[in-house]
Amino acid sequence: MAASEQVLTSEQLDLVCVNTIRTLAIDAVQKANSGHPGAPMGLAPVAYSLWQEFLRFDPADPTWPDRDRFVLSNGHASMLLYAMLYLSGVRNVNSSGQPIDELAISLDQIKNFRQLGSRTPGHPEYGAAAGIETTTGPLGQGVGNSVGMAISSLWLAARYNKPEFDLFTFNVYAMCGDGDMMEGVGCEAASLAGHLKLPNLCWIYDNNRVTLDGPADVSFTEDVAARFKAYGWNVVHVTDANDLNSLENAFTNFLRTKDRPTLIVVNSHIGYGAPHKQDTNEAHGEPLGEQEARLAKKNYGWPEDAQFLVPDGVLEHFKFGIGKRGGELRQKWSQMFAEYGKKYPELAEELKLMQRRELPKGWDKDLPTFPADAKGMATRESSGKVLNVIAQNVPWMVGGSADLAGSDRTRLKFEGAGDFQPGSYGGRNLHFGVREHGMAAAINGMAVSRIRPFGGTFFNFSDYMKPSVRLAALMEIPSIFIYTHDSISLGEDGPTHQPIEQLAGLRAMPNLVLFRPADANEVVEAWKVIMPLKHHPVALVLTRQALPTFDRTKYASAAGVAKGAYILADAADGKPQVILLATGSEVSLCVAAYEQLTAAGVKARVVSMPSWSIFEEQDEAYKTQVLPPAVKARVSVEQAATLGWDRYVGPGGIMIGMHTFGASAPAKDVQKKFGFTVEHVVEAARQAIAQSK
Ligand SMILES: Cc1ncc(C[n+]2csc(CCOP(=O)(O)OP(=O)(O)O)c2C)c(N)n1
Ligand SMILES: [Mg+2]
Repeated sequence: MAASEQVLTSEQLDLVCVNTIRTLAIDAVQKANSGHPGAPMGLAPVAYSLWQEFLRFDPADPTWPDRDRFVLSNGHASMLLYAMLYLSGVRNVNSSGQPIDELAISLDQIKNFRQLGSRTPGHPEYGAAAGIETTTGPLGQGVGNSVGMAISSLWLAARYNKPEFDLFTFNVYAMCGDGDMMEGVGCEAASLAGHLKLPNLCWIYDNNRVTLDGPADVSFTEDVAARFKAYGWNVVHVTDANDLNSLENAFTNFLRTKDRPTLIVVNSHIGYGAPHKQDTNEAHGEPLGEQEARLAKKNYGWPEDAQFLVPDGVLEHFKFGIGKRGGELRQKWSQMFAEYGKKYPELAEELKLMQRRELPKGWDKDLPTFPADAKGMATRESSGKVLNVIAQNVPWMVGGSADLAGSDRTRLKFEGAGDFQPGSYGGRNLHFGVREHGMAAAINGMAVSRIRPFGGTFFNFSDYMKPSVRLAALMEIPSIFIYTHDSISLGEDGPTHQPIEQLAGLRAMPNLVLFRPADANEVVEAWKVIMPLKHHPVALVLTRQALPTFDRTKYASAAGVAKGAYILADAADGKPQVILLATGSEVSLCVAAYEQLTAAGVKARVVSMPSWSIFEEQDEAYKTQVLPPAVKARVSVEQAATLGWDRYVGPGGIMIGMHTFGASAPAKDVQKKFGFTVEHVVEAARQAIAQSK
């Protein structure tokens, strides 16, 4: 079949394009013998209308900073995105984001759907191919990210747009399904977007009334439109997903709505055209089967035997639609940016640095050094001071807290920092409200938009945002998560608020850099490591309670933090009988024990281990210097589950940690109850020495 051989009306050509998307999805899933054909079959006309008529996206330059973002939040429909990337002729980019002469997704990649090493994994993965704006699959995350992207567009516009230079105008479109609508993170994100009145955000809800298990109404009967109206959204209905005019009207309605986000509710048919499977969950997550695939193709007026057919004329049609429009817009933008660079060279330079995830010169100037102080300060306190210095040096650091800015010390207090609120989108302080998961998903959306975002909450509530932290790690993006009130030592709030297993859980997460600094100067050093990271998210774990600031003329320099673990205090001859290992607040406990042991003639070493994963990256020589294999007497001290410490204390070692939940009481009483006293550490050290003989 060749579209060019017949003279097709434009409606017919539209339909051929739509059916090309559908059949590519059907064939790829069939060939892989795995995947989700139903949603792409239903949504094909919606994606077609959006990409071909509206999306401001240049396939030749898919990282153009002002491109509209398209997020496929129902990531299981991945073949829809891969088909759009292929048909639009999106170029791939190199590691610095420059377009190269290669398709991001070729037809061969589509034929290799879900295979090892392909750019077409089961769910879209950020970085696998250009045009995949974020990783989706865990439902609700993509729509959550889209809020952060829309925030970024508005923030960038507020800072960088100048008269005659509308550098940032991009809109964010997120396609989503019943699952995204049900997930809590999606609800948090929608509520936040409604509050912020984000006019550049458009969610397209695939209202197909089917989910994985069956008809959606076995579990989902609410009035979604009414809910979104209550959130403050503009809600538009498209009663037939196949009606391109109606879709066009809906997108136009979104573009005209300048005072709030828009939800387009699209009634569609999952598995559209498959005679036995349409409108059933059988079309959701398995291949149609050869016979059903043939029948669907027949219904589309498609050659039944054709596989991966892209009729002549289809690629050209996209080239003259999204390709031409996007190319012209991007070229105009590039010219505008060149002019902008002449008029506002400093701002233009900032934008270039952001794109490369680099830091401005002097990003670390004026960092404090904290004087020795036995009373000291909480690490949340010192971190708040450091954050306020760095954020002044890095103008595109933007963040906030889930209603705990005062407790987390994450508020940016310097002059001009301002609040990000409806109508004042240049503010640097975001108010995420009590929406930890929504916050983390939004932060990831900001990170992929090249802003350097941070967000804080209590460490215990890292659990409320873990799926987004995990995606940041998987996506290799530098989101910064600030967690305070990091242990049972938060005291009176009790076991509901006292983290136990969170450290072990986050330490097990690949690619996440976790720091639990021991005093104010370790906090400074941790931030020095954190800021240059380009491909790792961070969990910065901080105390509520004051910790002594070590006398660094007596003990080792905090610069050792950069190696993840370092010898803070040592036996005079460098040959300890026992090694005390700890992180964060327990390091000072170990130092006190060390002083007692030393006074009693026991040769001890204290190793501060703020970041296990960074320590693991050091060479063997350094690791064995810090933890000599010959010294078997070791004691770890941490107010958390001991899981993992066995790696460092070895079989002869002793782990002082938490084996139960905590208790509600003043910190001193809780610490005593659970054995976090100098006496206990000293006793354990002596026992470890005795055991190791
Ligand atoms: C957080 C999360 N929970 C569960 C799943 C597994 N899952 C994938 S799709 C799906 C059903 C989603 O229904 P819907 O969004 O309506 O998609 P449709 O069936 O319409 O394609 C489920 C439960 C998931 N991907 N993410
Ligand atoms: Mg559905």
